[in-house]
Amino acid sequence: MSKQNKSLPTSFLIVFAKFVWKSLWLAMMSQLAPSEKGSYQRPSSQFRHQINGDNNIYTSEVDRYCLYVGISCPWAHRTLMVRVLKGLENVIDVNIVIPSVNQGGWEMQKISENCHNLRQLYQLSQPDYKGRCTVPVLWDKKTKTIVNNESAEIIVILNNQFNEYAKNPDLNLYPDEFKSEIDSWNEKIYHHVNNGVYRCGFAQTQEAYEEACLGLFTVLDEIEAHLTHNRYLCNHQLTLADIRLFTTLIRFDAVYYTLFKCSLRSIESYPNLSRYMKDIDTLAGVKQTYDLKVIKKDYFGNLFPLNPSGIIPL
Ligand SMILES: N[C@@H](CCC(=O)N[C@@H](CS)C(=O)NCC(=O)O)C(=O)O
Repeated sequence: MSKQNKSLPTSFLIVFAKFVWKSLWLAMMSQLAPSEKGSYQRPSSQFRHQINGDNNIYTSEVDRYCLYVGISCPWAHRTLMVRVLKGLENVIDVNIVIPSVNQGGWEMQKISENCHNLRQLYQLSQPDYKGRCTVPVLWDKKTKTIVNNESAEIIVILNNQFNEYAKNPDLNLYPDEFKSEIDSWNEKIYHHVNNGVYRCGFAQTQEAYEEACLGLFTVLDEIEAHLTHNRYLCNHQLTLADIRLFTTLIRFDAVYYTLFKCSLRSIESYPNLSRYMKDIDTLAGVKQTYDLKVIKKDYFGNLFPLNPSGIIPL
């Protein structure tokens, strides 16, 4: 019999292979994406210090702090955007980490603080640290500790605490008059869009996926309607809420639409969201904060349980 004419395996083999694969998949997913009833739960960030806060340990200085970022990561991308928009390139430097294909986690692109990977850096800051080692990290080179590893807080720190050294100190991305509006957009966008795409992609049941996917597109539709009469989320004022939305939108059609099954609509099919995304993308410096080729390579190449072949779509 020629190769092409071989029959399919017996039904027993199919059932057996499905069972083994599904069990392995669930085991891998529980490592990658902790869940409750099949619905992805993002672990909370552990390092939450402030700069110029009450304890007076971390004060704003030039060249004292740096950011550890992965180029594919949307949470890290937020911090790179605020750094560039505020003009802090000569104040806070950046160390790039890259995904470790076989070990999981992040490796240093260049050895830093004598560390080869991000876990070593976390443990330099706190030797008994056992939690997730995520990017972004705002690192203090002076005390060799992590100031903060929560992107939502790091971007507020970068917006507020380095104005005496910033090239654009007058750009306030979190102004008092829009605070409550920004906070309410942030809450909705975090749950349904930023983390919503992960809740689609990391769902372990059909129900959890559908709940996340419908919630995601309900909020995208709402933003699309809002942008009919508004340049940004808060009218003409670019804010942290826009930065937080942008880093998900820019990855959407290239990655989340296919890999995370966020497939009801593409961003390209929303005229206002597309216009809005391009508007932010053309702000000075923004295009240098991300690289779609690296983003696709990292997501499709490293999230093994979602894409076992490792094939990167064209
Ligand atoms: N809450 C964190 C989430 C950051 C996050 O999940 N980063 C991912 C990369 S996109 C990561 O480093 N994951 C590694 C891991 O979970 O072990 C933030 O917003 O700063």
